[in-house]
Amino acid sequence: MRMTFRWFGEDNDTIPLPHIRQIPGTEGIAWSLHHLAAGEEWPMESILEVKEQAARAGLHIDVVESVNVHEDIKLGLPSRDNYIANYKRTIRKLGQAGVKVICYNFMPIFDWTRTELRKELEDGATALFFENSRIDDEPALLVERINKDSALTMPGWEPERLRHLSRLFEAYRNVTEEHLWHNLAYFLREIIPVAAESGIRMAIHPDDPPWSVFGLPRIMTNRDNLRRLLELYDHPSNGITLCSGSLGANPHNDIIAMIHEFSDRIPFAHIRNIRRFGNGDFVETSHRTMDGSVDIAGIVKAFHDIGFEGYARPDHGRHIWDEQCRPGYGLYDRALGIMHLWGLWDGYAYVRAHGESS
Ligand code: CS2
Ligand code: MN
Repeated sequence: MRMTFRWFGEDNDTIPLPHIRQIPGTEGIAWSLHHLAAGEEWPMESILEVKEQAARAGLHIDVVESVNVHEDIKLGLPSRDNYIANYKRTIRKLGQAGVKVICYNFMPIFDWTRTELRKELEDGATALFFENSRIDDEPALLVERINKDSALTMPGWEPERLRHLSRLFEAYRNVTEEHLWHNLAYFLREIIPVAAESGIRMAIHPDDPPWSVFGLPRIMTNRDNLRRLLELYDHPSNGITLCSGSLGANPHNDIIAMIHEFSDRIPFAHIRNIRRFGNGDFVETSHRTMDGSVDIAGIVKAFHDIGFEGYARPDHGRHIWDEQCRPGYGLYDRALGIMHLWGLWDGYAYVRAHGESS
């Protein structure tokens, strides 16, 4: 397991790179060029600038999260070919810069969805919260509330991306899940060969939460669908970002079984916990198994059992110790998360080396 930490850029994050380097066992950043809109080709100078910044702090840039997919590609519009051509040029440049994994998602309009960014937990920490009933609200109201709650632009909720909300909803009106599958297959047929040539593994992120929101189709939701995704293009460069928090919002998702079944197609893992309330609502918690509903200890054991050598990161953290940070992406709780993941990992390694009874 190679540990990374998500970082949003010099002007766009509260956490200095040297601090990330001090989290034990953390070797790289999961990064993106957040100032670029989905569909734009990434300039080589900007890629190399991040590479230099990271290198100065002793960190690598092997994992990009994300190169966002333009809506026209998801919608299957004729204009998609230009955006796909840009995407391929970006993949080639990232390969030249030494990037190994590109995380992306195929969620219509919205990326991850939450209804509150600072829900108070019993211990006074706050965390991201999803309340099913509030999804009946007007989407525009939710977007406004989410953006008002965060001083920093939230990834996936960029105002420029969401400015044309009603037009986008209109465009998706007749798009079914099968259409989305079709458009994903088209996209993969175009980009996977380019990724393979560039030494890059593409890693699709599951939908978060893994069900339809606002009536929009969502397809990266469960084991059968992940299997279908891998079969669409059977190549190591067509892989999955296995996100335990996203998939774990649905109690029927057996994440441990997925790790075993898809073991050679998981170049990147997001490991975090959530607490489910039984009615579709969930709140993010510390990474410990007993603090939430997801079997984090079992998940790390499954990764250990398959000899996982891919990249991992803690996913969202709570806001603790009065940290002023981007919602879900502070330093403290994610650093605690990393230590918890390493603690489990090292424990399993110890038992493997010395046996249970030593
Ligand atoms: C999510 C997503 O995993 C996460 O942190 O909040 O924003 C994720 O980065 C994207 O869906 C990946 O494309
Ligand atoms: Mn994730």
